[in-house]
Amino acid sequence: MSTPVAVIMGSRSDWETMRHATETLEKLGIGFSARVVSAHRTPDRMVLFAKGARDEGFKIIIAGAGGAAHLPGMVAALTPLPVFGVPVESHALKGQDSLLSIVQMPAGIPVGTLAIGRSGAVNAALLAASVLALSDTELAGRLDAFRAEQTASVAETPADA
Ligand code: RP5
Repeated sequence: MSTPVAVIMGSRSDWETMRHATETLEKLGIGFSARVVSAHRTPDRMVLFAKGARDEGFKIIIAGAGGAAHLPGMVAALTPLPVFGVPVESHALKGQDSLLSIVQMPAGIPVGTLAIGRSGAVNAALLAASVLALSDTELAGRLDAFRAEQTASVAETPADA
């Protein structure tokens, strides 16, 4: 299987959130590589990764980080690939810090910013799937099926009678 998606995160402590992105990619049969790449603790690793990501064959980067979350923006500055940022929920500020660090990129270098936490991680994977499905009809079919299954699973009443 090819690995079109890189899922990177600033710390192993982000995995509890970011595993929801990789689980969603797995459900859709999308290959990925998950790595810890910290903007401030491993800056050289970050530069090497970001500059080489396109040559490694990645098409999309999902980057999760918390607190002063520079990782998605720094990576976006170093690669032409689309970068989707996931604000990880921090203990001190509940992820508001992560969100504001990622979302407010000055014009010129975009980061597609998702919701804080699990929702953002799942949706980053689904957004990656939508983009990849533009040029992959089999994946487009799997994504349609995923959505249909989700729709069918929604109950019409709030509780069993
Ligand atoms: C960020 O600092 C990481 O993305 C993580 O969300 C946060 C805290 O990291 P740890 O101190 O738990 O390693 O770089």
